[in-house]
Amino acid sequence: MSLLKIGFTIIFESANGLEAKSVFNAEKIDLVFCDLNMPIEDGFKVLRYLSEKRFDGKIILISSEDEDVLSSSFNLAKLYNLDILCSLQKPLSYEKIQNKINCETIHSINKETIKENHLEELSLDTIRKHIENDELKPYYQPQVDLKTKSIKGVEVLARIVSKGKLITPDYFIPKAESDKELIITLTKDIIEKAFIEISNNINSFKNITIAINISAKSLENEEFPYWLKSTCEAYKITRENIICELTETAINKNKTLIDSQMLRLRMLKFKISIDDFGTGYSSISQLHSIPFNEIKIDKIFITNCIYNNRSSVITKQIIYLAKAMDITVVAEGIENEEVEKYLHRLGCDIGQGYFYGKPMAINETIKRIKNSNH
Ligand code: G
Ligand code: G
Ligand code: MN
Repeated sequence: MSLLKIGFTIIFESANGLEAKSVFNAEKIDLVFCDLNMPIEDGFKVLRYLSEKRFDGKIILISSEDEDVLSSSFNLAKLYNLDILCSLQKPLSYEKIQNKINCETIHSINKETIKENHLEELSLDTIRKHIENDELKPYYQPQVDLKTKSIKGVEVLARIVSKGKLITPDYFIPKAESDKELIITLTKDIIEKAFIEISNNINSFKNITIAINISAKSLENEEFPYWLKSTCEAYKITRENIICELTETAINKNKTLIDSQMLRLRMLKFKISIDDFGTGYSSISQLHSIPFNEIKIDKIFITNCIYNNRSSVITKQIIYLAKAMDITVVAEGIENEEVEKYLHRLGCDIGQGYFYGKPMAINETIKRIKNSNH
């Protein structure tokens, strides 16, 4: 009833996970309300199933568990690589649902159904073909100064744009990393393309920092820092404006080599940043051994830093740690104003997330910078 009132038209109901699966097989579903406590095949089984199926609709978790358990489940569910909007405690009411699903969400659900479904991870050969066909494109996500609300930088994020389809890095970066040559080719290709687009619009990028993602595999290539330096020179990009984000998977067994490569980058006047901080390998010991200029708090803590006590404590402590070390701190995954305000109050310097904009192509990026900073 509540859903009809909000504006949904076709609704399917399933008593348990098993029934739900048959609906998923028969219908194109845009939004799922997933109860975690179901009698046959519980919510986590359904989430795993949707993840394997690469379901690209949105999901709202519901459960009668208390807030703490519910938000832990929310964090866990995010690991399935699904688009989880929020978690709601039972009993549900029209107000509760409406609070979480506004017109904008419904609009975006309708729009996003056009998107390609059920993509498989690309093979090494397919990735090579896309690169040869010039289909690897840089997208840019704005980074906002939380004090002034103006755009202070962008993060370059790789996309494959092929036959009207947009393929995100999850489908090709992990695979490309399994081949040393390919990940280097890919990394250099995306950086050089971004530099070309930026140097063609150099006036719009005055004082705008450019963050690039660098994985260990590319850093294992010793000449990489020097390649980056000469590429900056070729396109007249100021090195001080480049932030090299070391991604989580980057810090691996070859720690000495990676550490010295990060130091090389710093000595060449690039800024270095530790990405996805707080997860996986991106740990405090890295901060001890490498003089990072910036920390990026992983979005898993940011998304629910207001309502989940543990996320909130971790977020606060990372900000304090960064302040004490005089390191810039960036919060990734800001999706609404409430979270923005909260982080600003905690002293976080920079925000990034869908609230400011999803990764976008160069023309849109330039428009956004112009609107934001003038
Ligand atoms: O863009 P998206 O929003 O989906 O990025 C997913 C992941 O892919 C991020 O964790 C990011 O670090 C990684 N990624 C995106 N672009 C690049 C890139 O150009 N090089 C590398 N190595 N990783 C990237
Ligand atoms: O390199 P890294 O993992 O930090 O890349 C950022 C990733 O986070 C990209 O996949 C990007 O699309 C994604 N992202 C950026 N902002 C948001 C956001 O507000 N919410 C969510 N869920 N993902 C985001
Ligand atoms: Mn990143």
